Amino acid sequence: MTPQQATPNKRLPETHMNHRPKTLPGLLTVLTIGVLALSTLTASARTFRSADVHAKDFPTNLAVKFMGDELSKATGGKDNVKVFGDSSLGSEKDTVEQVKIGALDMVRVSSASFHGIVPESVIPSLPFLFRDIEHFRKTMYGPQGDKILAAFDKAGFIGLAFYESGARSMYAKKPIKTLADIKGLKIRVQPSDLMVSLVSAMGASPTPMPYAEVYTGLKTGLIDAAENNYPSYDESKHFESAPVYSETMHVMTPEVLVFSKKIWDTLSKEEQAAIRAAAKASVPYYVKLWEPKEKEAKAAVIKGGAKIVPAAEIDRAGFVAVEKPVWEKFATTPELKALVGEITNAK
Ligand code: GTR
Repeated sequence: MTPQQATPNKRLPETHMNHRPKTLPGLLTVLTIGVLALSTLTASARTFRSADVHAKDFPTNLAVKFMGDELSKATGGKDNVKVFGDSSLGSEKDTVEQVKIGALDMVRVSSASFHGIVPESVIPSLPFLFRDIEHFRKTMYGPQGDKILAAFDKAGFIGLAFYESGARSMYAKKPIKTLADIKGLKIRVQPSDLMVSLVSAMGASPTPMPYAEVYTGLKTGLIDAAENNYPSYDESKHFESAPVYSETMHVMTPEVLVFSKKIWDTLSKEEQAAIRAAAKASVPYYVKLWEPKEKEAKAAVIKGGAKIVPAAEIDRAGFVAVEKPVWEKFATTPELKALVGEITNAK
């Protein structure tokens, strides 16, 4: 189904069919009104398609489904959202490209997928940027997050919402506590120059690869390690081949929900406002799902045989020290530097 395809509306013709006009002009009027109303509806009633790499019951997908329900309520059932999970429409890179050309309405991806497209999107992925989740929420659900979302516009996307993703940590066959432990390891990263630089700065060898390929990559030994949050580590079953999860917590890249600007520009102002409001409403809903999910996932991986190296045992200062040049490499313009300052200074 293409985004332009309409959902037939059954209520409309009925209203007019029940009415029996006696004169020809009367009949013509009724027919004209009917045709006009129907064409308006067929041009605007839509089910927006949204892609995701996670399974249907993952918090990102549940949040986008919630957003669709809110949108449906706000538009009297006219607009809705259908989620396509499990990378069924392709990798994050593929689906972002589809959204760009208007072949897909929406996508929920890691904001790492926008690092090469929206310069502002690299800022929340600077290594060791956020002090903790409260710092993240204050800024990314606040004015700095809004600024970054607004920057998607000039790249042909509508940034609707950020969702937290906790912290990403390294996992391998062995503990990674220090720079010496990580040196020379082949580590899968999300396809992003910043992630490549982040891992290189640690003295390891980065291998960009889509999420859906990491399981096999670890299993076959193509890569030695990967990095992610607990819910993804659990969902993907990466712990089967990389059973030691070391809480390096090196980055807190947010998830982002974006809409195709090509399609957005065909929508009415009211529809656009309803979509924005529904996306905003999905954020607190998501956070409520995410918090227990992190804890459940941690318990699940331990049950599945994973060993955890707690944050207290990591040489955080050692890792932080080597990442300074990465900040300089990516926060290049005065505007980006100012944004970094705003985030780091937020209390
Ligand atoms: C997850 C994120 C996904 C995907 C994945 C990855 O944390 O939710 O969107 O980016 O990481 O590492 O590819």
